[in-house]
Formats: sequence, structure tokens, C-alpha cells
Amino acid sequence: MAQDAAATEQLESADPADVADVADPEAVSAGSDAYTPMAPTEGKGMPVAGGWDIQPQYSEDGEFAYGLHYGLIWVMAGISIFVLALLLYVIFRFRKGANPVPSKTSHNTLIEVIWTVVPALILLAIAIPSITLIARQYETPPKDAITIKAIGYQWYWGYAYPDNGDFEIVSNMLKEEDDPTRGDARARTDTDGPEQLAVDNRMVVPAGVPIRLQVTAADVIHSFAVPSLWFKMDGVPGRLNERIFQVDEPGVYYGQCSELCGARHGFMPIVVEALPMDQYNAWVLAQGGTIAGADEEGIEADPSLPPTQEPESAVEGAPGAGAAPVA
Ligand SMILES: [Cu+2]
Repeated sequence: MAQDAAATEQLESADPADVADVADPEAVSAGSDAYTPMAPTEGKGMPVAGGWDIQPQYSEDGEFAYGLHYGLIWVMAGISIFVLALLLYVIFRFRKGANPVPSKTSHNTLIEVIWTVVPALILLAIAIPSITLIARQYETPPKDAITIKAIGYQWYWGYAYPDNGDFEIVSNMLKEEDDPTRGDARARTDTDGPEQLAVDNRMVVPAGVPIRLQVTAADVIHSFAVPSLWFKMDGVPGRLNERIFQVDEPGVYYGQCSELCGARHGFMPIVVEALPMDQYNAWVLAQGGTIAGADEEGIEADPSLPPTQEPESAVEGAPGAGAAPVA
């Protein structure tokens, strides 16, 4: 009896306005605005006008590959200069005027052994870092890595988050303000990124942790490629390609579909936004998703709750709490 009275009292004490707020879809979508897309850094994770080098790398594999690339350039330059010097030497030293009676020598065992063994050793020296690079690119992601799936469509990308409540983000290229085909769609701004590379919804990932990136397609073959993250993998319908994907530091990284996939192939850019883990979790909640591994750690993440809730990691002193934002 007393219990019933208490329950009734509690119901009555709830402000009807508050109850309406939670159920109001407007209030929920307003909460989603808590995530503001990160502004790109000029020249970072994007091509630059007049650039001639590989884009600066923001993944460990990319840094390794960049080093190998420059190592190989020096090896190639050294060999080319050496061969050119030999050629110039024989052209001048053994020209008809300086050498009227040519030597009849046709064999020299020592020189033949040297010009066989030395190039073989050079190739072996190149093979070691080269095979290492291939192997590390296909290293199996750790068991607890977050799985993210990139799906190619004619002609846009979809990003699914199976470990975060299995929601999917649809990512379309943003058109220019004066584009007559834009319709009601939002126009590109500088905060979104360079022309023809900016998208409305980015692929948001946590920075500094290995991710299991699966690539597939729904219609024809596409290719998920982000040059500054040293990642390119075909998305084939009916197949699930998988590779480890890791972004060193927070930032915005641009790429494009790299498999000719039809009329609008050139208009399906990729934008990866890497965030610290706590901000990534906040973004996931804002999308109505759940925090990966929450079950094991006993964190309650209810997708039915409005996205205005504070993620556990944002609570000061919590295990996953990040550093305070710097103005
Ligand atoms: Cu494509």
C-alpha cells in the first residue's frame, strides 16, 4: 500500500515537460550535434597542389614503406650512376683514336663472378625489407580490435560498425555551392575539406589502436584507398576482404575509390576522421551505437537512450577518460 503511494507520488513529481523532452525526436537529433566534424589540417592527409612526393604517412606501415621507398631510390640512383660512369669510361678510354688495336679478351672469371654475386646480394638486401612490408600489412589484427566495415556502392560509401551496435553511416560527396545539380544537399565548406574529396558523413575511427577493417561492395568492385594511411584494398561483392588498419594520430585523412566502378567512380571520395578513443565513443553514442566491449567491462550503453548522455570515458577519473580539451 505504502509502496503504491510512493510510486504514484514519483510519477506525479515527474515534470511532464521533461518527459516530453526525452520522447521528442527533435531533442534526440539535437544531441547528435554534440559531435562537430574536425577541421582538416592543410596538407595533412590530403594531396597538395604541385606535390611530387608520396603523401606524408600517418600509420606505422606507411612510415615503414616510406623509408623503404627512399632507400630503394638511393639504391637505384647509385646503380644508375655507377653504370653511367662505366659507360662513359669505356666510351672515352677505348675509343678508336685512343685504342687502335682492340683487346681480344672474351672471358674473365673473377669479373663474371663479381657481376653475378654483387647484384644477387643487392636483390637479397632489398627482398628482406620488401617481404617484411608485405607481411606486416597482412598481420592479423588483435582479437579485441574494433571491427569496421567499408562497403562500396555505386557511387558512395557505407561504413558499418558491427562492434558498436551495428549501425551504418552513408557517406556521399559534398557538392560545391554553385553546382546546379546540388539540389537541397548541403554545400561543401572549407571545414569539410578539399573540393571533390569532402563528404557529408565521415568514417570516424579511434586513433592509435589497431582496427580490423573489412572491405566489401554491394554492386560492382570498388577499392577503398587512403594514400596517407598506406591503405588500399578492393571491395568485391560477395567477398569480405580484411586488413589491419591503424591511424597514428587524430586527424582527417582523404582518399578515393580506386577501382573504375562506373559513371560516377570519380565522385566517391573517402574521408577518415581519427579521434581519441573517448571522443570516438562519444561519436558512437551520438549515432545511437554502443561502446565496444561495454559488456565485458560492465559499462551500461543503452542504444535506446538519447545520445545526449555522457559517455563513461568522459567522466573525470574514469579508466577511459581522455585529457581535457585544449582551446
Ligand atoms: Cu567505386
